[in-house]
Amino acid sequence: MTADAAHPADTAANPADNSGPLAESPFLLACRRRPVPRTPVWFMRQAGRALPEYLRLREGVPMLESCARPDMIVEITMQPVRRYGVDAAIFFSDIVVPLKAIGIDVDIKPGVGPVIADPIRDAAGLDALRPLEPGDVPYVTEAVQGLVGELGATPLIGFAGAPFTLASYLIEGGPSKNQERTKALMYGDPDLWDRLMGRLADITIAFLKVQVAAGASAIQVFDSWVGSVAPEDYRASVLPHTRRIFAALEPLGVPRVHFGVGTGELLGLMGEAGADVVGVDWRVPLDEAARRVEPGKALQGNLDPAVLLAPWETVERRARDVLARGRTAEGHIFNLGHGVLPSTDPDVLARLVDLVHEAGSTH
Ligand code: 1CP
Repeated sequence: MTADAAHPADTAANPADNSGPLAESPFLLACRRRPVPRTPVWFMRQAGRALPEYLRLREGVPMLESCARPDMIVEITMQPVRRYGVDAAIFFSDIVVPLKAIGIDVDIKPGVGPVIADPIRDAAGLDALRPLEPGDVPYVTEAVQGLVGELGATPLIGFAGAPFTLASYLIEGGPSKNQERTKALMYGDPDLWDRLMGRLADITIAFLKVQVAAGASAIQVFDSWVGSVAPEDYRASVLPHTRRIFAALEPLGVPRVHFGVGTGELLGLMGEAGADVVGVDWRVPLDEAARRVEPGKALQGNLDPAVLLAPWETVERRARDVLARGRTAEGHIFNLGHGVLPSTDPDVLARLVDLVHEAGSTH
């Protein structure tokens, strides 16, 4: 069987088989800290509101409905790949999709984000969190399979929310600046906290396994809001759960990326949790981030998304600085320090992809 004919997940899942075009993609090579022909680049939230074609397609379709329709998932995931020529696609979904799939009453309100009808704040609330079965998300399997066929040698990144960030939405009831109630539960009722985090970790593991089984060739675990936690609390109350997620994914053989915002003080611990690639926001330069993670990790990041709103000369200078600092890491995937802002000009993103590609290899 040629590598082309192999199931992409098989090719990616077997690090020894590095001959297929997918396994040889700059993104997967960089995740594995292997030499790359050019620095790979993709953008968190590359699909979405910065793209007019996305806004047109989503007109009149609620966010969570679009995440349950394979035709829309495939089209929206492909839009930034076609337009920008990025080195990886990220599955179009949301971190609350698996929660909705197990029956949690959650809606994504435009301009707000996920809103939970019945926040979970006590032991009785835990009952709402039953395990996720692959049959709960058939549209995810179907969409990933369709995407893998369309993407060819471009890897598809599957993703899920990490337990802390999922817990923050479930406990607060929606987006929150400081995660006060979440941290109060974590500090005040460690037993309930661990049971909640344990159930969420199981859901995350199941959701990621569905995506990899269907052909995703890497996964990213978003712990977007864990930056509000101090390192010692992270070690005691978060790390055991994220470590279990990465350990459960290890046998699948796909690179595992871990990202959070404001996590400068946690980068070493997030690597210890078992990620192959640590995502870095814009607050810590990549050369400093490389010192903060243990050897054996690649880095992903970390241009401030707001830089893209400045004149091109600024974007170029800043992007070249990110590339130069990324050279000090064992592997570097160029990205933003967080998601694309909705007001970003797509032409600037396209130009940035060209710049990163033309700048050549950093390793
Ligand atoms: O109607 C819309 O267009 C709603 C905007 C939107 C989009 C496009 C939301 C609501 N989610 C998404 C898609 C999404 N969500 C992706 C798409 C893939 C891509 O990157 O192109 C991804 C990876 C996510 C993951 C996600 N959802 C995260 C983690 C990543 C991050 O940005 O930190 C988080 C925290 C969410 C929750 C969420 N969903 C939507 C919003 C606006 C938010 C954040 C709300 C808040 O501030 O708490």
